[in-house]
Amino acid sequence: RKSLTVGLIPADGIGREVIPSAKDAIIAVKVRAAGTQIHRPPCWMGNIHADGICPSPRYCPVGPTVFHKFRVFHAALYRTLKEECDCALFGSVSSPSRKVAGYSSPIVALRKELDLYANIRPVFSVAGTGAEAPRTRPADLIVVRENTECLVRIHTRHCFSVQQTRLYSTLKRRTSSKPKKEKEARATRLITERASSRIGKIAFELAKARPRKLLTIIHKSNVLSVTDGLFRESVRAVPALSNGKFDDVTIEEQLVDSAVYRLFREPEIFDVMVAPNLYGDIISDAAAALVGSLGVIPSINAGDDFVMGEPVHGSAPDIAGKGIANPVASIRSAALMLRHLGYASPADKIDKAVNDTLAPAKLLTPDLGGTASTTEVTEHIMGLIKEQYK
Ligand code: NAD
Ligand code: K
Ligand code: MN
Repeated sequence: RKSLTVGLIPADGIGREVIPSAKDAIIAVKVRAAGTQIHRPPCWMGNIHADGICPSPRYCPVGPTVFHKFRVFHAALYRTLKEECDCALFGSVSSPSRKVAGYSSPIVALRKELDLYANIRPVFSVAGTGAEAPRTRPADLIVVRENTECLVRIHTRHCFSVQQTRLYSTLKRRTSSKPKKEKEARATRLITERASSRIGKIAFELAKARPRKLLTIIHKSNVLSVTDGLFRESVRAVPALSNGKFDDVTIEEQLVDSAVYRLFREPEIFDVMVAPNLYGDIISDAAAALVGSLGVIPSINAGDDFVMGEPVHGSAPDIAGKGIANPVASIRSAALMLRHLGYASPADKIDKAVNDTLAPAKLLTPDLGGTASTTEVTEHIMGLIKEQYK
């Protein structure tokens, strides 16, 4: 393809406020297809809709509030992304406050449907930004989170969630009282060798490319010996199956609970961390505290055929609509996605502009202790990207 087609799925909450900033960043770096020639700016699909594509610019309606109206939405969205886009940017989607029958989270469904099995989440401090929590040491690590299994609802196709089937079991009748009903909820945890070894391979590749070449496997196989044991063994088996390619990578292990403890005490001991889905989610949100805010942590959801950039944070209902959401996580997600697609130089320019905005300029949104708005930070970053083309 001559141009890069990026599907835009801001979804709701602050997703709508920060995904436009990520879009601006990609436009600003003039992605060059095939390395040399500048083609027309990426073509945008900011308006994916239940029926395909809307002609007018509007946000993609995903989420519980529109679910009833757009029941077929997911299927149409996958088709559009698979057939017409090279990659996508996802914002954030709010979970329904009450149970909505038949609803499943679009982000979870997209990860599964497009087989985006690796959730890659770099967390690093930028010195002198104020974007570090007090008394923590600098962090520079990548959380690699398995993205397709772990806690699953077995019987629903496009779904990954804790199964909250309420099973009412009638207790034995006691002497005179009525039968008592007791609530019970169950979740099934699925770990497969296939998913664990492919996420393991991605983690080894990432570790190999970094100066310290250290991979820490996160698990809890002292208790969950069957499931986490399989995860651990499958990741450990990767080097033996890779013809010596990863011989220079050091492998360590850490139980998930003590890993979180050590992450806060001495973040510098970690380089690349690979974890099953739920642990990876929790660890990366926790690691965000080390660099000041969830609002700066980017991610990509990567598969063999598709990649989707996504800020690690959620829809942040407490600040949505106020114009103060930090756009950095989304802008960095755009850069990470471009890097994954082989556009290293545009990605470098975006990252430099972001870091220079955080550090020397100290233009910070309130989550980092500043007073700047989403628009002010975005415009400053865009200005610094454009300067690099002069
Ligand atoms: P959250 O990430 O939305 O917010 C946690 C805290 O961090 C809030 O105080 C919020 O204001 C702050 N924050 C997050 N991003 C920020 C940003 N860019 N700038 C400034 N501050 C930011 O987590 P939550 O409150 O647990 O979840 C809110 C909703 O988002 C829930 O409905 C949840 O299900 C959903 N969620 C969605 C995704 C996703 O779309 N992938 C991920 C996580 C949570
Ligand atoms: K998100
Ligand atoms: Mn999370």
